[in-house]
Amino acid sequence: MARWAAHADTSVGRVVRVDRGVAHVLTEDGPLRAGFGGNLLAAVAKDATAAPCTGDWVVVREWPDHRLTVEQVLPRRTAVVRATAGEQSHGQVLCANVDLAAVVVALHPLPVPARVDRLLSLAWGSGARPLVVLTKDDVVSDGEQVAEDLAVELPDVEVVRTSTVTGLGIDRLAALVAGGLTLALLGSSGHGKSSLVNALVGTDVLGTRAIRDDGRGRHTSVRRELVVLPGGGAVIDTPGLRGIGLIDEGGLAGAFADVVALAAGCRFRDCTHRSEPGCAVNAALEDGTLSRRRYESWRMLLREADAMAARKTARLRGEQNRERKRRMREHGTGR
Ligand SMILES: Nc1nc2c(ncn2[C@@H]2O[C@H](COP(=O)(O)OP(=O)(O)OP(=O)(O)O)[C@@H](O)[C@H]2O)c(=O)[nH]1
Ligand SMILES: [Mg+2]
Ligand SMILES: [Zn+2]
Repeated sequence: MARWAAHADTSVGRVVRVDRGVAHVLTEDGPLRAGFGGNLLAAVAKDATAAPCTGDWVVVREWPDHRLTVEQVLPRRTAVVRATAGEQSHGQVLCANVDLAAVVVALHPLPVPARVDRLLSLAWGSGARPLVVLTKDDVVSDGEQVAEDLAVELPDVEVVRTSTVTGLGIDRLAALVAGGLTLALLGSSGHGKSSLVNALVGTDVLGTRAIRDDGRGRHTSVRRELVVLPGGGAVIDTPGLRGIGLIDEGGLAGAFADVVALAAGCRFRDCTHRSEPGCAVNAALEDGTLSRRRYESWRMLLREADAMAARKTARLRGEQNRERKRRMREHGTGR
């Protein structure tokens, strides 16, 4: 009976935003705000990725004094995780349980393909379906051509051209999530992510701002935020991503599945795809199946992923050494 009563005090909801240790959660009974429960805090102290993040499904408990706490984060179906170069060895979870991960890139100034590749690696790594959303179509005249060129280079990824001024492509995005799916918007600052959310909702629910003329404008959005759409589904806005630390090997393999498939055909298993005999990647470069641009982009990101993996190994080794020394000290003093 007591057990049943305890369960009656809990509910499940979805995190729309986390703000200084307070989770804003949408439940069947409406929105609520909850702190982190004791067990959750202990888990977060060990591993920051255990903290609730936007898009998470969580169990919230109401205490006799009406305090609300998040007791549990339900297992994540997908997660957009940014590899970090810093102290955290687990990376940073940007958002969770998304079905579609959109790389948002403005058509003006002209998209930088290497940047798209980088963001797509992040999107692929999430486990969600990646998508490229080109924005600001109204300010260019060759949007269709740019989209076509991208689509040829990225056969596995849908490319959607949009404009929040003319409304182009907004219905397509709405249709993609209409069945109750969640779309995450990822990309650099000023490329129009929050504007897309506003266009999808139909009113200005999020702040947007022009980039400063020197191109170094502060990021407008500072929080990751889930917004439920009137036509069904949800969209997650994220603050502009700076370049660093996006790459992990899994995501890279997804974004460059064609190159990975080629590499499997190289004569040597440890082929570096530079000038080895029997290199299938180089053969594809020569016969034009693989573009030089894409090859360069892949190699650059691969180097970064390798460096990231090496740093992670070093960090883990450092942690193990510290732990061993700590144990030795404890036992060494005999107290
Ligand atoms: N002409 C035109 N301008 C747009 C479009 N979409 C966004 N903008 C403008 O681009 C600027 C940046 O848009 P935001 O939506 O704030 O960009 P963001 O990606 O959310 O930026 P951060 O929050 O800093 O990451 C704003 O001045 C918008 O009005 C579009 O389709 N056409
Ligand atoms: Mg924004
Ligand atoms: Zn090779």
